[in-house]
Amino acid sequence: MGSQLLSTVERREVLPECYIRPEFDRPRLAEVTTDSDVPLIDLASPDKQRVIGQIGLACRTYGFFQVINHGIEEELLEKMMAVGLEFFRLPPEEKEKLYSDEPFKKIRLSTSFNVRKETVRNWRDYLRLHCHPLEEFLPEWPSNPESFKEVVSAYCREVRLLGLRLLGMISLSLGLEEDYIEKALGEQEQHMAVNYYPQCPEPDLTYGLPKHTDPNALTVLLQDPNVAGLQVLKGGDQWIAVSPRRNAFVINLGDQLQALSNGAYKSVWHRAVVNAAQERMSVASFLCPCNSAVISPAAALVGEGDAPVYRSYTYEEYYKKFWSRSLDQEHCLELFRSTQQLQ
Ligand SMILES: O=C(O)CCC(=O)C(=O)O
Repeated sequence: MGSQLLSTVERREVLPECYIRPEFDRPRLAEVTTDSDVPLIDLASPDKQRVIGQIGLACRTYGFFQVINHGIEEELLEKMMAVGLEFFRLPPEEKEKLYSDEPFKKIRLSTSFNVRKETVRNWRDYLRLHCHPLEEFLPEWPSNPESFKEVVSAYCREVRLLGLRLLGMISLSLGLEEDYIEKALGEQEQHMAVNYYPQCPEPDLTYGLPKHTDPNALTVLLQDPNVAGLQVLKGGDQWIAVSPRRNAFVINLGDQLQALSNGAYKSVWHRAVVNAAQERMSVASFLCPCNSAVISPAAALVGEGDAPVYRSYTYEEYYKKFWSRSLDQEHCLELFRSTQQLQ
């Protein structure tokens, strides 16, 4: 089934039919703007209260922000990107061994988003890995390229620490105890998607990934420093391009933080577009509640006499629902709105 991958074929001159979006659902690249106010947070700033305030504002208004001076060596970020690219340049036979379209497989090379559910494909291949606890998954990870396991495991460890540190700050920014979110989410899983978007002959007609929110708690995204492609939705109708910034991470809030904050913080709608000139890569690391964690709005964030915005559910229930759908549907969290009546 490896023939479904994009990265096994040499450069294409024509976009195959199955990737062409209907007229009303195209990226309209000419209407996308750049926004100089995209929140940029310096984690090394000595004024911690100010940083927490900036994080709170970014989560409330945008649902995402970029961080700099995050403490992870630039060299490790470069190695992560380089080994990812090397992986996608392996001969087709090597990649076909890992190909799967089974969404719950813990280590798989796949394409598009969920080919079992989609009517139109996305211009993306991705390597999906479970990463925590590392010792459990590492033996099954690709051992070609040779340095893959070493580089990617070092990267995963560092990103986990950063993610947990950010969750502490997000908790504080909501007026909760620093460890509230970490405790509420249980021993979190960590997944990674190494995304590869080949050069595309007709980028106006398709997506790398269409508009979606992330089903997890927090996403730490490393963008290709040289090629733009990530866009986020601002104010419900304006797509803004997030210019790549060397040695920075983009932090996306996922659906679970929207639920836990009782809707105060936004799980950001975002998408990846492709381009005719260059291939692009990104590495998304997802912190995910443990499957049995019961997600519900923090009691302190539900007004007295108000019903919580979302009902309680286990993360396992949510995750299954998310992957049973295609990305082209309403926000998955809408299916978990509370039906409780106000008193
Ligand atoms: O490639 C990007 O910039 C976005 C990736 C993404 O949204 C994802 O992996 O869920």
